[in-house]
Amino acid sequence: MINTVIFDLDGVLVSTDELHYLAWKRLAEELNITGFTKADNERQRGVSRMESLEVVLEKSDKSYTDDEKKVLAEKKNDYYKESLRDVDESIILPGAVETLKLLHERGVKVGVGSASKNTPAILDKTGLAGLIDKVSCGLDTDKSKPEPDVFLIAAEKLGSDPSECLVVEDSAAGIEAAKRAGMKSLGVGPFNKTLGASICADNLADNVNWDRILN
Ligand code: B16
Ligand code: MG
Repeated sequence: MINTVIFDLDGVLVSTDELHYLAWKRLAEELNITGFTKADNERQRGVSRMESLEVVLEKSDKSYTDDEKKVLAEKKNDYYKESLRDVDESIILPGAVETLKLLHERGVKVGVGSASKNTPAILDKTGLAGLIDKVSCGLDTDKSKPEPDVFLIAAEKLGSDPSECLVVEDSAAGIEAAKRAGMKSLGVGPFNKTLGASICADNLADNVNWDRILN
């Protein structure tokens, strides 16, 4: 029986995926990398900052040392944080608040499992922090999705067995991480049907049958 739901953050609870895209695009343009597209950005969904940088640098003629890559990743994060400065509850995705409230009413434990090291700041700025029991994010582990660690840490913090957990994700890497963690999954977002999740929905407002999922 599912008694715990662990939500990915970017692309599931909030629309920061677009802000990540714009920050990477700005960096790509500065590096004279042309043709960094939305399709490239889709491959950055759910994967770590350093892995996301590699997707951008694939299109570069120049090669960069590890130290230079760290500087570039920091630069992108500065751009991203700049765009987060004024965010508020308006970036919360449809159905997210209602879903979190419904789960709380039913006594379901609610966690966040995100690759993003900016997770605590985003949860605070959007006011979602008050609706989440425990957070596991890129600050808790260096192993990024599809490794299962971020979800296993969330389950441990919540005191739940993986078999009792459902992960809600918008990325293929995240769904694979849920599988490796031994958890069921609900895929949402533009590619929900192709992610390999046990259940699919366009978004959290899309008539997700929680009665059925929880029983
Ligand atoms: P940061 P999620 C992921 O968040 C994003 O989808 C991914 O694009 C980003 O590279 C990653 O977080 C790291 O984020 O640079 O803020 O630490 O989808 O796992 O909530
Ligand atoms: Mg995501």
